[in-house]
Amino acid sequence: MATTVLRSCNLCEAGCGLRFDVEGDRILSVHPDESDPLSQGYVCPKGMAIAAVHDDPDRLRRPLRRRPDGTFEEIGWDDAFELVGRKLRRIRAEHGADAVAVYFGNPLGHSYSGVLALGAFVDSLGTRNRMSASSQDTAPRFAASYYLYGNPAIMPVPDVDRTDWFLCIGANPVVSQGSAMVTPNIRVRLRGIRERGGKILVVDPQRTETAKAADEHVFIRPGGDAAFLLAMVQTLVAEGHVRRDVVDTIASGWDAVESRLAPFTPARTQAMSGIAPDVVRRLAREFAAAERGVIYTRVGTCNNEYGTLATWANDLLNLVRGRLGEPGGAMFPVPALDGAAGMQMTGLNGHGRWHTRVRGLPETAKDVPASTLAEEIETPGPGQVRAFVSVAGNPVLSTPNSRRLDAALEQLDFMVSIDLYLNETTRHADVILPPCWALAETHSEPLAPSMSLRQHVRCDPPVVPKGPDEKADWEILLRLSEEVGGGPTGMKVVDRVLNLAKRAGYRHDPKRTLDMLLRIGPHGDWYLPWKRGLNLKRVQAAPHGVDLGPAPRGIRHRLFHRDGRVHLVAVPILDALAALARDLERPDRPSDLLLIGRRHLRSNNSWMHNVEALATGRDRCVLFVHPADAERIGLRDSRPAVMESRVHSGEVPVRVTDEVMEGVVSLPHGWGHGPSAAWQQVAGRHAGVSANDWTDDQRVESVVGQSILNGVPVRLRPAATRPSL
Ligand SMILES: Nc1nc2c(c(=O)[nH]1)N[C@H]1C(S)=C(S)[C@@H](COP(=O)(O)OP(=O)(O)OC[C@H]3O[C@@H](n4cnc5c(=O)[nH]c(N)nc54)[C@H](O)[C@@H]3O)O[C@H]1N2
Ligand SMILES: Nc1nc2c(c(=O)[nH]1)N[C@H]1C(S)=C(S)[C@@H](COP(=O)(O)OP(=O)(O)OC[C@H]3O[C@@H](n4cnc5c(=O)[nH]c(N)nc54)[C@H](O)[C@@H]3O)O[C@H]1N2
Ligand code: SF4
Ligand SMILES: [Mo]
Repeated sequence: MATTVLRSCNLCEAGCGLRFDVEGDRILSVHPDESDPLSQGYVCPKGMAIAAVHDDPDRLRRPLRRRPDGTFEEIGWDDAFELVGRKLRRIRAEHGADAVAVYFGNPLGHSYSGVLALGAFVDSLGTRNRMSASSQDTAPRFAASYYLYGNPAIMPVPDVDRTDWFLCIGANPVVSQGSAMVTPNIRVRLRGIRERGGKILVVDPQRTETAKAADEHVFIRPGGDAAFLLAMVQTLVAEGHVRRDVVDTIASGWDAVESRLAPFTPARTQAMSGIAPDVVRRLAREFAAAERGVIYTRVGTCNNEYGTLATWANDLLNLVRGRLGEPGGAMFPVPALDGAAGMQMTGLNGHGRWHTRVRGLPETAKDVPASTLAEEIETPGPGQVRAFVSVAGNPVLSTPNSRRLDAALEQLDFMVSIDLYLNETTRHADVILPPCWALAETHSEPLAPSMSLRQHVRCDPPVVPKGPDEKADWEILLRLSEEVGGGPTGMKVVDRVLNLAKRAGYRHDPKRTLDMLLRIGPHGDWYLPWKRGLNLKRVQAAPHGVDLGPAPRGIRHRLFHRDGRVHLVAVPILDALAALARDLERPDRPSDLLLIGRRHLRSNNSWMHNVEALATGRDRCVLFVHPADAERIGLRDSRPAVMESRVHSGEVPVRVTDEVMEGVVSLPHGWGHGPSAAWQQVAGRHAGVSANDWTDDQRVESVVGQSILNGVPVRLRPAATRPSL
């Protein structure tokens, strides 16, 4: 008999409401949930295609072992666990815990049980070589928040629903549906700004879908954000627009910052940002005049040389105009699952406490930059990485200079992947452990609610039953934890007790941990039956989750510094300011074009390209080149060009378009599926090339060692003549 299941989509932060019609383990249809209070019936093409992943015959169902000839054979779960456990234990015993590196990718961040189990596994393993998609995404945001607010998980969320002047920099929410801001159906919200008489501005090297929906679009040179944003602050100072009453009440260190702003005049920053001084001044004045203005930066701003400084400067701008914690400004929600408190408890609240062996790059929230993985595998000596565990990640397509990593993975003594597919990364694994697809598990977003203007919490039932031979990510990770001598928490004493309890019949269930975290969280019932607060039962009883109201005003409630203030002064930030001031004088290299990326509504980083409905249509993996550059170099539309960077030279199809700024070329990441064509039929037919073949692992962001994925110097020339593509 068919049943209906309501559930939020687990593919990205927006968490749109979906309605599934299901019969047994068959998903009959997927619809937008019109009654979802947050997404209100919005669903993107990926959400609509989510059932195709469930049905995909290429999705792995059973563990695989690699044969010496590179082909794979199925093995049983017990044999697989025994083999992985034995190898990891042996390598750790012989070479130390750091000899085992772990990388986890984006999808794990949407699984509460996966995140908890991964933390336990890495802690049980004891390695400092923990890497993730974070160093391609949020590490600069984490570091800026750590220094400003005392905790990486404190994210100011732009109040797009109440603002009347929204400056969006280095983000394309009309496609991404918001990053570090939960904004499903952002188009409607943006329309709301204009209907209120407000203004939307976009600063981006591309005329994006968001730029097209805005009132004004300003081109910026890739990597110019920190210079541009500091010039905005400098203008506010010079023209007397700093709200000293606010700054002195909630922050410390303003005088030290102000005294260092002098070099960042609109005129001196122009070469780096490409934005004319009068435009910077006008934007600063408009922001100062706006009653409810807010400035927002995201991935495009993070993934370049001054990503942390730019993110910090973004918050500084909102601060000096009194916009932090004010309606229409940047809000600080209090989530039911308090990620910031969790970071504090599990030792993630920090930066620079240790550094990588080869290049000395710092950890951020216990993560070291993923761009160090290849060199840590290749470089001999104590601590050399000899085993690698990848979990829900595809670093061979998502991290810089990925051909080097692709080769390095073959040098490992042992590799295991926990993944749904055989792909560019997992093809190197000795063992692949495929989890059941997320739809067969209970779902609750662990991180997104920390970035939602509307505070809410939701826990959805599985859509389809889990097969008898299927295991969830958390079950696999828990078993690996046990194999390396740990347990469900990663805390030695607790795990010892839980492992003893297991003998007496105790079975760990992450739902119990979820219940505990909800109960002791900021909205919890604290196990007091007369309190009306949250527990798992109450959350599960509400099909659309529990609404906890809008994010409160103010900021003090989310400050983790002991003195309850925003700290503007931190050594790494002041160092970055000094370095940028010197860099303003750096001579330009006009012969280089700058490579950046872009996302598409029908793609999800490097995966879901095996879904026919998402992969077909006009070729998307093409290089956008400005007509003036194409003319100068002699490139023609739909013809291939040879693109060359420090690390790679290869062909790429060209589309001539004025949607990119002159001097800038753009290629989406996540393609390059040639190597996995044998295992992913659809993706293999739309293979494309990988943008990260050209990005450089050795040039990193200055504070956290973030990968520089935007603004990569490249040269182009026409490829040898061939028939049109
Ligand atoms: N050049 C360039 N590179 C970029 C970016 C860019 O803008 N430009 N963006 C970066 C960003 S923001 C990110 S987040 C990263 C993403 O990079 P990654 O996180 O490394 O990789 P994804 O492409 O998200 O691939 C996810 C993997 O998880 C698998 N998977 C999917 N669902 C599950 C699941 O439930 N369980 C398990 N175990 N596996 C699952 C998929 O098969 C796939 O192999 O890419 C980064 N790379
Ligand atoms: N459809 C779809 N949605 C997604 C994803 C996806 O792959 N597909 N991925 C999800 C993930 S993992 C993430 S992290 C979010 C990211 O979501 P967003 O943060 O919105 O990021 P992008 O959509 O990559 O937009 C980044 C913008 O930065 C611009 N840019 C590049 N370099 C610079 C620069 O130096 N300065 C400035 N100012 N701009 C620059 C690019 O042109 C691009 O328009 O999206 C999520 N949503
Ligand atoms: S925007 Fe698309 S992928 Fe993201 S949650 Fe909504 S439906 Fe899912
Ligand atoms: Mo991301």
